[in-house]
Amino acid sequence: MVEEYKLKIIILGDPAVGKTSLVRRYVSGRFTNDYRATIGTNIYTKKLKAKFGMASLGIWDIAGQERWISMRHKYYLGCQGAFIVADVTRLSTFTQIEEFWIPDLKKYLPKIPFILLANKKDLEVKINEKEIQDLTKRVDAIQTIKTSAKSGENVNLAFKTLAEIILYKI
Ligand code: G3D
Ligand code: MG
Repeated sequence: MVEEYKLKIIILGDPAVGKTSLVRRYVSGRFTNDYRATIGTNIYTKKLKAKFGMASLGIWDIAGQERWISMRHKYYLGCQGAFIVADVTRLSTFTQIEEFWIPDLKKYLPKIPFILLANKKDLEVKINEKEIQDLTKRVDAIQTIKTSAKSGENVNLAFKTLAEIILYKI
């Protein structure tokens, strides 16, 4: 029998960077309005075939005023990988990755592998390649992938890449 791995990942970043849109695009409409929505989290699942076998990906998307939810840390528990998302039209969302999201995540999950997503690449990009690469190195992200939840560009690639990194470590 082929083994199926259950993976838990979390998607973080400032409000309106496109977290929910990215996840919805990836799971293509298979949205379960979990009861936890009432306390600010939706959990989506999707099966994927990765190089190392089948996996069931549980994606935790925290809604609302992400930073101020004291419960947030509970959702970090057991996460094996993370996306931290910024919006290429708003530089402050990149600054916040370094100043807030990564320190916050690492407090609870010091060794978690994470990928940065520079989302909304279909719009006018206000950050250049060198700044992106410098940030990626400084924060020790696995890589940064430019995505568009709108066009779908690189969305599958991003999820597959993170899943494979986790599976490789198992
Ligand atoms: P969040 O979950 O991080 O808070 P959302 O972000 O997924 O709710 O997206 C916030 C807004 O950005 C939404 O617009 C959404 O349509 C838009 N958006 C998300 N991803 C992209 C993208 O890749 N390209 C473009 N052009 N827009 C995107 P509204 O207007 O509904 O608030
Ligand atoms: Mg959202």
